[in-house]
Order: sequence, then C-alpha cells, then structure tokens
Amino acid sequence: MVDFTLTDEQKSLREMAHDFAANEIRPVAWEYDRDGTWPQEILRKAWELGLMNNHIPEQYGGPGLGYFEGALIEEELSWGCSGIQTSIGCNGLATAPILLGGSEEIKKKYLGMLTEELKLASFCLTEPDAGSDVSGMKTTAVKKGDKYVINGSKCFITNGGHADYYTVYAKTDKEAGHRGISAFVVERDWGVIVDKKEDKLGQRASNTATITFNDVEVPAENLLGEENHGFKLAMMTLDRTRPGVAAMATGIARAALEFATEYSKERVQFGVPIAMHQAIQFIIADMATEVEASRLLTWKAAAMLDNGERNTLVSSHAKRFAADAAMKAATEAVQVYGGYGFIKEYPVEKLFRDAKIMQLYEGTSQIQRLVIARETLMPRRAPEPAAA
Ligand code: COS
Repeated sequence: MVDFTLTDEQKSLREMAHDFAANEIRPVAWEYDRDGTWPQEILRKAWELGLMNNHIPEQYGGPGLGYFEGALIEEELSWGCSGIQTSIGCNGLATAPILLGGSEEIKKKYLGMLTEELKLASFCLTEPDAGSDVSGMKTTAVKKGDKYVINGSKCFITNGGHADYYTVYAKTDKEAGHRGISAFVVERDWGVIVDKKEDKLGQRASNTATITFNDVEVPAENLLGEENHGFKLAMMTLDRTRPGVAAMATGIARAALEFATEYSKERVQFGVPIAMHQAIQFIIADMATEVEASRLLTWKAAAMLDNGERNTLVSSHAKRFAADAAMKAATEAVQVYGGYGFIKEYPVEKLFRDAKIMQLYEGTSQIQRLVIARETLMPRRAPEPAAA
C-alpha cells in the first residue's frame, strides 16, 4: 500500500520550515539577492532551530532525519529563497561522503564540528576543466609518508568562502581515470586558499568561490573510504543530494505558481481579471500539475534512500524533471506578469534567475538524461555500501 499522508511529526517539521521561510527568509530575500549579501544571521537562526545538518545522525549531535524529511524542509526553505536554502543545505552535500566513507574518528570529529556550533563545510568536486566529466579532474593528492599533499583548483564551490573544512576530490593515480580518484577532508586553516567569489545571475545570497590547494598537507587518516574509490563516493553522494535539489526546484516552482495565481486574480485586462482568460488558466494549470509531479518524484527518490534502496535512476528523474519544471514555471510566471514580470520591483524576476541554476548544479539536466538513459538501457546492479 502506498500512502502520501504525512505523519504528525512530518507535518510539524514542514510547518516549522514553512514558518521559518515565511518569517525569516521571505521578508529579506529580495534585499539579499539585490546586494549579494551573505545570510549569516539566517544561517545562525536555522542552525539554532535544527534546520541545518538534517542527516547527521544523533550520535554525532545531529537530528538524524531521513531524506524524505529533508526534502520537506528543503522545499519550504527554497520556497522562501533558494539561494539562502542553498547556503543552509550545503553542509549536507559536503558531509554525505563523510557519512559514506569516513572512519568513526573522522565522523565524530567532522560531523560533530558542525553540530556543536555553527560551522560550514563545502564539497569540492568541480574544476575549471572538469564539470560534467568528473574523471577529467586535474587536482592531485600525492602520498608522502603519513600525509597526502594536495595541489589543484576547484571552482563553483558553494559556501567555499565561508567553509571551515572541505571534502575534496583529487587524483591519487593520474593514469587510472575514474578509478584513480580519492576523497579527503581538508581543513581550511591547513593552507586552503579562497580565490574568488563569483558574481552570479541568480541565487545571489549564496556564496560561490574558487578554492585553491598549493601543497596542502592532509593527514592520511582524512582519506574517505579507500584510496582510488572517490569517484563512487561522489556518485553515491549525488544520488543522495539530487532529491534535495529536486525538492528545492519544487519550492521555486510552487512560489512561481503562487505569485502567478495571485497576480492573475488582481490584474484586469479586457474588463476582467486575467485569471478569467483561458490563455492564463491553461498556463496556471500546467504549472500546478508540474509542481505536483515534481514533488511526487522528489518524495519517491528520497523515500527510496530512506528504505536503503539504490535510487540513481529515480534521483535523476526527480532532479531533471523538477529542475526543468522550475525553470518553466518561473518563465511562465514572468509571462503571466507580462511587462511587470521583467522588472525587478516584482517578485518573479528573481525566481526566473534563481531557477536556472537548478538545471546546472549537481549535474546538468543533460547529465541527468544521460544517467536516465544509461540506467534505462543498461541497468546497473552493482552492490554498494549500506545507505548512510
Ligand atoms: N552509484 C555507485 N556507483 C556508480 C554510480 C552510482 N550512482 N554511478 C556510476 N558508478 C560507478 C560505475 O558503476 C562505474 O564503476 P566501475 O569503476 O566499477 O566500472 C564507475 O562509477 C564509473 O561510472 P561511469 O562509467 O558511468 O562514469 P562516467 O565517467 O561515464 O561518468 C557521469 C558518469 C557523467 C554520470 C558522472 O560523471 C556525473 O554524474 N557527472 C556530473 C557530475 C556532477 O553532477 N557535477 C556537479 C558538481 S557537484 S555540485
């Protein structure tokens, strides 16, 4: 039997996240977007309320929430502002490989660090010449005694300028392609250089930086999982975090739908509110269906993780569909607002800019299609470590 009814705990979690989004995020979101301000105080409040580090288990001081519960929170906070939610949620991306591959000591140290006080971690995978093609990365980690020495540069790193530590992917065997990549936890004050804060089209409240490693020495015990097994850790991480991006995209699409609905009831043309015109009704109808479908795919991808099932295919379905739906919904919301939609004074212009990143980060919509095609045409049945 399949039941989409939320439990009382899930409902109150969603309500808490919604209230936070409505009271703490929405009122300042457009100001933060305009100025590109780092939302430190909002992060602090989210951390105090327990809306950060959702999946860190209780034994390391976290709430130990499931991915399904995480998706409920992510949709609400993203409805408030997806840029601010990206900043709030980024620890989840950085800590997934620690949960999957870290030793007990590493988990205690680095997960505990984030739950004891407000600290941030970033996920360093992408490089200037290695975005979709992860195995093309050039950053190296060379073993010297009981240390690895890391050299290279990572770009588009969310929260990079504010992170206390980084989960970093580097080549430990340059000749072995994807089988020569390893993952490490690297503390910022070990000599990590924060190079550049990007000036972005959307999600302007989130911090996106270039991070450089010049002979950064990392203790060998900070290797996550086995040497040369980092590529799989990265893929398994993305299986776990793409449903979260899908949830965020659903939040943007829902915000776009709500703004368009309200405006269409107020705006009068040809003597009636434009909501009375079938041209507008059909736009609203399609937006509403796609919000619903995005949420259902997101919930399925997250629930599969909580059930310990491999969710690669559904995770990509959810991320691809919800991201494209968010972009479409934001575009249609601008259309419903007409010329006003193009003006910064009105709310949907920001959604239009924010939605675009949904189709880009954590794997473009084309990469999701590639995964979907491979999983559909040549399903993989390889075993993987227990779900974190
Ligand atoms: N879970 C576990 N293992 C996986 C996996 C998954 N989801 N996906 C792939 N693997 C394994 C494969 O089984 C294969 O294992 P073997 O070494 O035993 O053969 C290995 O990883 C390589 O897989 P594949 O051949 O599919 O690798 P590709 O180089 O073709 O890359 C894509 C696959 C393109 C899907 C991958 O590079 C990708 O997701 N790119 C996008 C990266 C991204 O999202 N970047 C955003 C930055 S993070 S914010």
